[in-house]
Amino acid sequence: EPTARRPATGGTGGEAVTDDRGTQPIPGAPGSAPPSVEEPVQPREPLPPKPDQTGPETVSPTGQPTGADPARNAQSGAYLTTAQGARLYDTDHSLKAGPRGPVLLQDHHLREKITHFDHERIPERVVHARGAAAHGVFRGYGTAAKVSKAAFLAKDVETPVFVRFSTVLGSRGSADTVRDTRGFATKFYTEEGVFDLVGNNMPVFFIQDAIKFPDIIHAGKPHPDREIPQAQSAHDTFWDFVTLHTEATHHTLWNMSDRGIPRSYRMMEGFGVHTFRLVDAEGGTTLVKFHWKPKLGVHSQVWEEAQITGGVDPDFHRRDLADAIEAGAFPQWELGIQTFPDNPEQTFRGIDLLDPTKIVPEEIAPVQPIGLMTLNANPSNFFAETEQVAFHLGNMVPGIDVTNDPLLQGRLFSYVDTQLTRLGGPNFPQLPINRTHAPVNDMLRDGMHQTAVHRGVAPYRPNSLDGGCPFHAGADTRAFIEVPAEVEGRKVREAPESFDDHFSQPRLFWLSMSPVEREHIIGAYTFELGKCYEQAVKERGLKVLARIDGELCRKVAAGLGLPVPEPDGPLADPEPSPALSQVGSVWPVDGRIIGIVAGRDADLDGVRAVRTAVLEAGMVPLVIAPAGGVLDADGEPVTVQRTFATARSVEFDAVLLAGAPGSGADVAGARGTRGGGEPGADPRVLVLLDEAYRHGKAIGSWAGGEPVLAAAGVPGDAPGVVNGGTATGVLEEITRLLGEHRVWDRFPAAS
Ligand code: HDE
Repeated sequence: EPTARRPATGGTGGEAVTDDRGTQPIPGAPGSAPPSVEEPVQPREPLPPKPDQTGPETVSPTGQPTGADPARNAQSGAYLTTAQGARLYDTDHSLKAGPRGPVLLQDHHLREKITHFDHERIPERVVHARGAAAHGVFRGYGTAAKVSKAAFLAKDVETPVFVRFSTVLGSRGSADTVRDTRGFATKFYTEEGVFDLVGNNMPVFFIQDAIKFPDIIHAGKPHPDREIPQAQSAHDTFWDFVTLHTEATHHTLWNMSDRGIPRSYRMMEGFGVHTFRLVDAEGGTTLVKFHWKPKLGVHSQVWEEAQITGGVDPDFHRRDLADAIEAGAFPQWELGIQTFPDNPEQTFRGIDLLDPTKIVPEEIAPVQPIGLMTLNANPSNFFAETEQVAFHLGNMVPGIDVTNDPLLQGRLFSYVDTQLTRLGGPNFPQLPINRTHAPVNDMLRDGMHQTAVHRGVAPYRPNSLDGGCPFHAGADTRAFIEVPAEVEGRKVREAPESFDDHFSQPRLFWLSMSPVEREHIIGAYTFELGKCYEQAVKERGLKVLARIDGELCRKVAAGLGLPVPEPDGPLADPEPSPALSQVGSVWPVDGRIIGIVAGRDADLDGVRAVRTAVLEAGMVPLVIAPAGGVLDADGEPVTVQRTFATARSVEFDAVLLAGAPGSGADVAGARGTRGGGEPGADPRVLVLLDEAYRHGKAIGSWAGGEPVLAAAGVPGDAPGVVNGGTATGVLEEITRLLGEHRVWDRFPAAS
């Protein structure tokens, strides 16, 4: 049952002491197995994958073996061997002429070990290099049946999926929390072949024609001379391009909004961006835009928080996804479609559906849910799965087809082309993670890294020698048949006139934002343009902003210390789309992280009670104390998951103070106390509270924690600060606040 869920920590009510994520019993702690600190001496089989990990399915939903048996080439047997299976007796010493002598060329094991290591890396993706992924399942609601004959969309059909989230600009080792677009690519292993929905967390793109993709990416990537800055757009070349090339304005505005710094991959929308064409059982067609709607809502970090996270936990999003799945808090998204008549103009209410810089507001074309995706298993091996997965827009199934969007058309070429280099030849569809679960009989043969042992003598058509096999399918046998759309026209390098409108939808987006979201956007432009060195680029940036909104332009100009330019064209007057705002709704709190600051003198009964209540609410309690280990070793122990040295505010959605935490003065690394008077507090606790306050996070205290809040500059009566009463009473109020994600009334606090 994919929707079944245990508390995000998997905690068992406190009897076993848990590890630093609150998920696994700590070896040696009460209630768990004794630790093993010695290297085992007896041979044993490799450990099986953990329960939360899975490899690609080996059997398709229809019972067909997929050929993707992950175990076939994985390690087996208890003894170390060469790649050819010969057992080895020593892997720590090269073969030498005497213990002090030179190493012999004859040492095959040495050469094999080093050679394979030398070739372990493959080229990273040219874009979207940094990512994290998970396995899951998609269940169709059947509601799409009237517009698409795709089998996986039928009611209650369950299809395995693999989803990779990514940033765009950074290298493989870059930080997760940079300001950037996020990739949201889904591979559906359907019984009719693989369908890839290769989307982003923003519904528009920088360019309207794929031929410009190298331009925008060259501009966004680090400067070619010094290769800086990494994984960000706050530099001259990016702003040079997007201010000259104003069709990028809409996507740039999304990037400067809170959407550019998501709180979690689990809390992002996904968009197919282009308009696609669905085909029903009678051959009727409908234009659609795909949307993924997260069950947890759409939430973001604030900018300063994102920056700090980049330093203290560059793997923040990767860790968050894996931890949530490991704990059984499976993230879910509904797949939805906006539908439009497939008219000859390919427009809807005046919006050009072939222009990927335009959205269609949900208020005029509601998103209709057609299925539910649940991510319920972590990959077993990052390289084999997350790194080797290859998505391609052209992987489609009967019932889904393309349109003439020129961005989409170019992408149809690019993905396989780049994968030929990245994955070293044409046989990457055979890699377990890419392998379709449908039967394959493709007449493609040989090539680098061929792993199939094909049978028969006639990989050509027509043939008689293999009995005429493989045969053509037809419409009645579920062939993929392109929509026979009419095409005519002169060969020209031109775009339709409607593509010239670059500003009406950025203004629509701006007008749809709440005041706090606008403040964040102003802060983002001021930061990014402020990081540019070229005066001309900053000035041109302001001219673009003048076409979006006067207030936006004025405030950013003030931050840059530059004059406010006049708009060089009229401002549009679009109807706002409230659905674009992230503020104002209440969402489930599943998987939210609650930091509980406690010292030796804290109210530990309160901490125990809060911990249990947090678990029951499906959230994750992390106890923060001056030193690791347990508090109250003599009584019912309270495990410490973070210390003052390892805790930073960015990890927590809310912070609780169980009385005065003390300084930890006798602990290595202690910083003394600050704040004056009684009780002084460790400066790291004060920083924690100060950041949580300025980042709009709910803060609670009881049992005398209030003076510590005051020492941190947190006013006891500020919005979202809960003081006094019982521990669980405080938590109740905190939980309510968390439903709104942040204490919005506290902004602008830190922009
Ligand atoms: Fe991509 N894109 N893209 N892109 N894209 C790639 O393919 C490309 C675009 C997206 O997790 C590459 O295998 C062109 C829009 C995602 O593995 C490459 C154009 C959208 C991923 C490529 C675009 C995307 C990629 C690099 C302009 C959202 C990561 C590695 C026409 C709808 C997939 C690879 C993963 C990756 C080309 C624009 C989404 C180079 C030419 C628009 C999520 O082929």
